[in-house]
Amino acid sequence: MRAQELKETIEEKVLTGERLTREDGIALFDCDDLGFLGRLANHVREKKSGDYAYFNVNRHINLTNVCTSKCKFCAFYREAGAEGAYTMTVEDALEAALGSAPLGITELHIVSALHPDLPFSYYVDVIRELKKALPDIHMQAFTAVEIAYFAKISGKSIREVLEELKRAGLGSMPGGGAEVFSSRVREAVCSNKATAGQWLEIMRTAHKLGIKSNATMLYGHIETYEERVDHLIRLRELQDETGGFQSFIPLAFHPDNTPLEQIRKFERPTAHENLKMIAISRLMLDSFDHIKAFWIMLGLKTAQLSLDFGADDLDGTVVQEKITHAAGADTDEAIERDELVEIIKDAGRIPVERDTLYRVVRIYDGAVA
Ligand code: V47
Repeated sequence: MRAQELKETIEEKVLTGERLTREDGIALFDCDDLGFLGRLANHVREKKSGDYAYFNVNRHINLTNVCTSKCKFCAFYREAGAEGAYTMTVEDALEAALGSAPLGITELHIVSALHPDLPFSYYVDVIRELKKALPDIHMQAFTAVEIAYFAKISGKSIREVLEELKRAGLGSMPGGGAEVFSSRVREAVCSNKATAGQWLEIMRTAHKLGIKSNATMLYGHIETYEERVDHLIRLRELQDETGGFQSFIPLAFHPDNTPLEQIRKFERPTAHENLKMIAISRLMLDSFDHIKAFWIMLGLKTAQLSLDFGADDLDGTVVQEKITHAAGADTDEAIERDELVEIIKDAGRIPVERDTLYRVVRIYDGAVA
């Protein structure tokens, strides 16, 4: 089919709500008509979220950077004992969380690493103590990759690990660690951690236990367009089955200080590529309610623009971000609630502060925020 005909066919499908195929997804990545992609994605976004654009007031905590996984896209990890290696005690985590509580955070986003020595009980203690001290704050913690590792070091099943964390106060799981599901890519860049099949199976188990999660894809390194589409389709299929994913966050690869930078000089994805990725995510993931533009990785200006390209969420105030900043991010590590509100209003949307489960905390539809 000629390019123009293909575009018309895809447009027709989107306007009538028909699901896009793998071939459609690949054709969209091959299409450089960003205006076309944005218009279609915005149509879908508008049907799902209307004039609302969401954000939350949260704080990220990375418990340790000591990691045995040694992913080639990661600039954050350190060997045990190396310069810059750190591990927070339960008290350190508590202090960080309590320090942010006066900002009105509703969520702690807690991610760790595959630490060679910490026992599973440490992670349970962190969640239990944080929840005890801050019972009203939602604990969004541990990627599926970490859950797989906890099962390995504790000898427990995935289900037992998740149940124990849930009893301690775990509310939901972040979407990290998915990278790209292709076994070719995983073998090349992250062979020492959970496989794609394990990542998906852990999310399936979590969703069955009533633990919602997010999903991500790390793009802009060695993956092909076909591999990106396959990743999105595998997520879409699991979402059809469980309905447990709350949002999808495409993560733009930052190459600085990573082993991949040494192998080949990667540039960060351009604004064009980032907006295209957001738009195609919105179009392919018809069973997902929300597409998040993580401003930390995109930069505030592209994140704001992405609200016209299919995104309906800008993530949150974050406060401290280490993973992307280790890899050369030039954004701030934190943003004030008022600035997120202004950015969303300036884009012509109604800012909605949400909690982790997308319950409305406040709608900023008046003249004064
Ligand atoms: O799992 C690692 C990625 C993830 C780099 O669930 C990198 O709401 C870019 O998952 N360049 C952690 N990305 C961040 C994450 C996340 C962020 C915001 C919101 C949510 C959510 C989840 O960052 C890792 C990995 O996929 N990552 N290194 C890098 N150099």
